[in-house]
Amino acid sequence: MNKLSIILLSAASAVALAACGNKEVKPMETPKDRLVAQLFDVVKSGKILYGHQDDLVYGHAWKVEDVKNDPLERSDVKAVTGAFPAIVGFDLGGIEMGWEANLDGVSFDLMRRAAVTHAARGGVVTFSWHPRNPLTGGDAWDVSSDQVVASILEGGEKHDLFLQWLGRAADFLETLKDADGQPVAVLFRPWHEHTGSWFWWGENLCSEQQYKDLFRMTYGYLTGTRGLTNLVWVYSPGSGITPQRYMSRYPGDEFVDMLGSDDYQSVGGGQSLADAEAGYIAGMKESLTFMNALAQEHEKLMCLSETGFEGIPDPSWWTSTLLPAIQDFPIAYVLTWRNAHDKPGHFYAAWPESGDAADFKAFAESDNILMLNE
Ligand code: BMA
Repeated sequence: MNKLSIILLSAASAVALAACGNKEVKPMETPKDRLVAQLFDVVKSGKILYGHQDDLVYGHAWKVEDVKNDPLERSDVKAVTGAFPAIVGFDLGGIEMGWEANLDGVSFDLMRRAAVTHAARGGVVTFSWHPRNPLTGGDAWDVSSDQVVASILEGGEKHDLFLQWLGRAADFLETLKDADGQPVAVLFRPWHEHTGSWFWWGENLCSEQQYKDLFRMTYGYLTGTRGLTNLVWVYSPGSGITPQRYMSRYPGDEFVDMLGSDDYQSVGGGQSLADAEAGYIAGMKESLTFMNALAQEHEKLMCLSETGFEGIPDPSWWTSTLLPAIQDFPIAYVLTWRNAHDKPGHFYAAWPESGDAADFKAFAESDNILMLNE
């Protein structure tokens, strides 16, 4: 049994024992409740789960070709460290259109199989969503109108269309079942990076109230109307956050289980790599400090839902920058973005020949980081 499974199983039995010892009849625990309890246990153990977007379905210069028969054993992360990432992320963009594959060409059948396979191995799956623009017909990055969120809320001209889109997402999410036919609990992270204004749901494109209504409507439809019990809800503003900005669009404790942040390393404007990395560490520590206070106050989990340094130009970035930025914080997981198979420079995890491979292995083997060791 791998280390992660031991933590997850011991959390599950602790929950079961607590339930036995309590004479009061409690409402039935949902798959979501169990995953939340398990992740709190991971945090208590002082570990941070490492995650990688699209890990099992493609990597740097390769992708899974055979949807039905591929054993899903390949992974850039595993090729370098010997272990799968503990968390694998997938993106639902395109599910709303009824497409067979998502915006990056990953078929939803393959995505479902990879998600269920990863969970069966003892890992955790997280879903983001870059839905197209329901008002203009453009993509998630089409910010040509500031009326899009208004148009899909109740009473808006695209409300019915949007409910159909949510319905398609629900149709997919409810097919995530384990070998016994039980729902597989997953993290769900809609309407991310809203503090930037590069998606149609971003800060300059809708009011605070409209954003909250959008989140609550999504929650209400998926968990209420559709009755999904397997979603752990993650709220993840983008970079440039302050405590005030972070909470200004928070939909409320009832709708959120985990506080996240999407915050990337970059370098530019004549800055040296060393200065850029020092800035990343300082900024990350500042954000995680106030997020930790908020997580305590609201009794929520917290995570670094997306990060990375595109192309990883510093061969020691993992242990000299990312690890010191996060290791003192009780985050359940850190996820780095995808290794695009068709864009050579667009990668965020090591692959066997990348310059950072040795350092990534050291990061994965450090005391704070938990991989899916088999
Ligand atoms: C972005 C980039 C895009 C991709 C999108 C959704 O950040 O990686 O190429 O389409 O995420 O996965």
